[in-house]
Amino acid sequence: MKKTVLAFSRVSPEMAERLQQDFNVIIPDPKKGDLNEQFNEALPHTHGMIGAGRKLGREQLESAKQLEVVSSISVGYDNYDVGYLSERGIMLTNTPDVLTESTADLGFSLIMSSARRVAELDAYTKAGNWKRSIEAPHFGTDVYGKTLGIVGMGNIGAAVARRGRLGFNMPILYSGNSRKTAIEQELGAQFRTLDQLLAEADFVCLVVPLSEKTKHLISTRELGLMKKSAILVNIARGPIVDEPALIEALQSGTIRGAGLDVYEKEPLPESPLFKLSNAVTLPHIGSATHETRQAMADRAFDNLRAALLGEKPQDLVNQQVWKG
Ligand code: 8YV
Repeated sequence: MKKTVLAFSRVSPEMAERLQQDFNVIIPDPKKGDLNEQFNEALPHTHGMIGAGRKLGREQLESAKQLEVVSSISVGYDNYDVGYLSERGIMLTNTPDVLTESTADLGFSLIMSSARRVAELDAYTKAGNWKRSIEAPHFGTDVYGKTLGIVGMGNIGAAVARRGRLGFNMPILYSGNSRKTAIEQELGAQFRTLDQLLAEADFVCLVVPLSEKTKHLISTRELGLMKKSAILVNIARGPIVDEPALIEALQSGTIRGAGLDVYEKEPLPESPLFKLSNAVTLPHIGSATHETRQAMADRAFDNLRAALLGEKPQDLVNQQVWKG
């Protein structure tokens, strides 16, 4: 008998068609009524789930007694109660690697756009304000040769560091739970404690996963350690930064600026950040390119299909549940 798959976020028609080759597929449809009701009605019959951007744990999945796998279309898995899923023997898979370069590109675009005030001066031009040569009040700051601090030297952090080192001659500092000797050899990256990195870097790029340990890793104290000329970039998860503290630091000139792709609450229809000319604010688009989202969907599909057909999925987060 065909197993049942529940999509818990939007999936493309192509993905739906591929899933229907092997599985019964339930895709909650707003035209058919309340999405949460459709989701909850499907859970008891569901063997596999695929999607992203929804918290899943005991409260949501208690009724999903037949659930075998949650295939996330994301590299981050902070939305999921991994302990609960593992306790239930439910596999959790993610989509690492395929989004590394796109996310690093976006991270570097935030370094550039916040340093050179691209968004602010684009709006300035389009508002018809460019009536004379640009003078000091509109100058930005250089990126080439400045010091780049990477908080969390994982795959994405290393990709950002390569862009800085190889493309912009930036000395690389990094902090994290462990030394990365390969990156130190490849890029001359130097390990620092977080406090040292914050004090020395001209650009601080946050690329750590969100956990109890990293929640509010950057707050008033840490922002106060940064140079007044420094810029904070966050392409990881919003709650890593104490957002009210960041807003205050930007308003008071504690730091020069911020380039943000993630926020404590998402989506973010309004925020004091939107009134700050020294904050570039993007809507969580780190992996949002046609090519990368297709690659992520393909990877998540392969993980889901493997798990439901009794094979070990490539990107199993909670390895301990595999009984192969
Ligand atoms: C995804 C991300 O776009 O992969 C992740 O962890 O944050 C992004 O690449 C997002 O998770 C999709 O909702």
